[in-house]
Amino acid sequence: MAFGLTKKKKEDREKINKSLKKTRRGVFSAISDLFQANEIDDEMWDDLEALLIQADIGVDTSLALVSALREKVSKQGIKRVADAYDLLKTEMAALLQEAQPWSLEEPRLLHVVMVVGVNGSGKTTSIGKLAYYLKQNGRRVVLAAADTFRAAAIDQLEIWGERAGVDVIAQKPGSDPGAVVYDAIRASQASRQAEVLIIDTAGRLHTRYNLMKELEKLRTIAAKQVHRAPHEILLVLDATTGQNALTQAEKFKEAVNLTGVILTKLDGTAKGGMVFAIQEKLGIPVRFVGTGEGIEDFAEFDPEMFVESLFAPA
Ligand SMILES: Nc1nc2c(ncn2[C@@H]2O[C@H](COP(=O)(O)OP(=O)(O)OP(=O)(O)O)[C@@H](O)[C@H]2O)c(=O)[nH]1
Ligand SMILES: [Mg+2]
Repeated sequence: MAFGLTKKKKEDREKINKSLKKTRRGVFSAISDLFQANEIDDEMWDDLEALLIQADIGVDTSLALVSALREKVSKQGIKRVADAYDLLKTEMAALLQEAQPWSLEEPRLLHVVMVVGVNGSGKTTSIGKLAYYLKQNGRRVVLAAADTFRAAAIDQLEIWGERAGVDVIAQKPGSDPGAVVYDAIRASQASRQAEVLIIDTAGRLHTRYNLMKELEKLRTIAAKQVHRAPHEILLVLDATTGQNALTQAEKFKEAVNLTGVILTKLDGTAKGGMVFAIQEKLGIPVRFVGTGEGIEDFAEFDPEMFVESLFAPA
């Protein structure tokens, strides 16, 4: 368990359940209905394949999943539809990688987390929620306002810092983001004795300045100051943007060594199945999900819990 959150598991389950309401009502309830049939036949498998693809699971993954299921059902001599349904859920959860726990126990090593993504995806909001989440779990957190392009971006992070009750290291709008990261690491290591530093970055893809080059620069600055930093580079993806989010993700993956995804706005979409497509396309785990606009609308991602929620009764 990443942050020793056993107590919070139940709460996380409720948040995920609630945010998946739209997803569940759509294709996933049709999939559940399929398994109300009396017997397992070819038609059921064909329908399942079509529905999985419709559920934004990704074509390759859907085909592979159904073919693996069919094989297991036949090899294990499964006859009951209910058993095939259980197997589907198990196999779906197995497709999703579980994120590695953070090594926060090493006393003097600052854990540096860089948060990247296109504008509007929910970076700053997610950083606020993550800071709060860590703080609730007894971690000392500092935020770095390395999105220096807009004064509003710095203000927004400072507001989230206040809400979460953590310090924010910022400079004037327009200042060098690299200098902000440098200062923030120094400050985190010195007087503030932080355990986790979370870096907010700019998100514009379509302007003249080269976002990817800048992210690489920030990464290098962190690496020079802290052993193996940044320890995490989290990509924030807006679930409501579907395929578009996946295209963005590939660009970021080419530029920096992503370690995980924060999937936001799960509450505003029926595209919860995207979690599988992210796994297929990026091969990196979803680490957190955003389940609303409030500070507590955030949960650690857990494959089994997620799949259970997808198929939970509406
Ligand atoms: N419903 C919902 N809204 C969210 C979630 N996460 C973020 N938002 C909203 O998405 C909008 C954009 O969020 P920001 O955090 O400002 O996004 P950003 O990536 O920092 O944007 P830039 O700084 O412009 O690059 C805000 O209105 C947030 O309230 C979520 O999980 N659910
Ligand atoms: Mg922002």
